[in-house]
Amino acid sequence: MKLGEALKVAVSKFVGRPLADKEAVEELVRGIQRALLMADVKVELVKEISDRIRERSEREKPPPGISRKDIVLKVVYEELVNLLGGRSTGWKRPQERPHIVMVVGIQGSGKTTTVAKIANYLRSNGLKVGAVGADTYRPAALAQLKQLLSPKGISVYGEEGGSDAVGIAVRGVNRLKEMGCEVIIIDTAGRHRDQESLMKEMEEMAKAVRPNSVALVIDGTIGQAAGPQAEAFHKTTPIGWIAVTKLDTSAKGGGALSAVAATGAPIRFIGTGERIEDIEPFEPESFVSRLLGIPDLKSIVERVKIAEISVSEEEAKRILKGTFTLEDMIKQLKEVKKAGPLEKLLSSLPFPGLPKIPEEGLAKFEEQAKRFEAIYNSMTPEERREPTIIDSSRARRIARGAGVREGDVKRLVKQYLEAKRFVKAAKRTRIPANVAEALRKAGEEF
Ligand SMILES: Nc1nc2c(ncn2[C@@H]2O[C@H](COP(=O)(O)OP(=O)(O)O)[C@@H](O)[C@H]2O)c(=O)[nH]1
Ligand SMILES: [Mg+2]
Repeated sequence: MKLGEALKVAVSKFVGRPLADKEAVEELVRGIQRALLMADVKVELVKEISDRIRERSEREKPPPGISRKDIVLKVVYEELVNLLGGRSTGWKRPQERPHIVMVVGIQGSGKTTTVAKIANYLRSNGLKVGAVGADTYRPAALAQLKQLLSPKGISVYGEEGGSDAVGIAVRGVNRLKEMGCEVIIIDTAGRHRDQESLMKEMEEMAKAVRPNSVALVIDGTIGQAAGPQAEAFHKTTPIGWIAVTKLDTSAKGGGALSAVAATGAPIRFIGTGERIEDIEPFEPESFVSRLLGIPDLKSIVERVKIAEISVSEEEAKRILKGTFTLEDMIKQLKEVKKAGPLEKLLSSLPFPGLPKIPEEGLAKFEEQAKRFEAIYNSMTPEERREPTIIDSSRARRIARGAGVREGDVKRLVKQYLEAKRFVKAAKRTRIPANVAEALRKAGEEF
């Protein structure tokens, strides 16, 4: 991807710098600006995003154990994701079936190809899909659709030589419904006698087939012009979602994506090549990760988030010194519980011996965490400081107070000692620059 190359250069230069100081951030921002402008992103948007990256990079304090560099990368990542429409809405399995999608867009935008790609994509996700060729204007439009879908065994309804596009759409939907299709995708004309009659046909077709959503196909090579085009269509037939095509060929992809994202209509798919397989659900988060060329960017971002929520400076220092107390462990359990999404966070913390997620399920983890908390609450300050003094009679007393079994108390002590040992071991093998990472490793080693 063209946008990616320039961004990658800027980011890798920044990563290679010894210091993430003001100068380095400035150089990074300028590199990103160049990359975005080259990709035809609107100047105002580029300015906005640059200002925000500068401002946030300076303002956001790295939590203990996290480098400034990681913070800057996280800011860049989040701002780019935002530019491309924020969190993805994704393609959800339709509730109502059959689910009818009417696909509109101007001629040459890649409509027919996209109809076929989406049909094939959904089919490979286990849905029974059919397509209707209702473009009566372009010669051979129906043949093109059939040619793409027949080898895949996907049904295409069309009427050779027919001219009643609305009628074809209605009959096609009915026929494919009878055949048990769960999703029906309608390909429409992109050119007419004139613009007005095209829009009129789209309106009538939408009235007649009552699609669950109207999808708009936009040619990604037109850059910023994608925005006004999306808006114009949106005014005529309310657009449910957008597919942006040809992102493999153009240097202007960034402009198209950001302009379309700015209209507020979600981009759900992108086309990345001529083959029927060349389609991807659009997820700004993973898209940006790939653009920036840092494969573990997501994990950096997560790491920063984990560090932000879970470890105070004091705690971090203590943990690094190897004094990992039972209280630390209980505190972290609480943090993990309230921080969610649990699956992600859990693997970052040093609780060897806890039920492995997701095999054993979150419910079990939460139950265990609750039990540990109850046990902790029933301990004397002395026992909390030095859990090794807990013998059988103490364990019985604590268990009674906490409403658990004696074995649970022993398990807590055992797990604490293990966690502590691994935190220490991680420290001996030269603790990595950040605590969260060290803690994660400590957990993994077990
Ligand atoms: N490289 C590339 N070409 C595409 C993509 N999508 C469509 N095309 C090409 O764009 C041209 C027009 O596509 P078509 O589906 O016929 O457009 P329509 O007139 O809107 O139905 C064809 O040559 C397609 O192969 C894409 O994502 N990448
Ligand atoms: Mg077509």
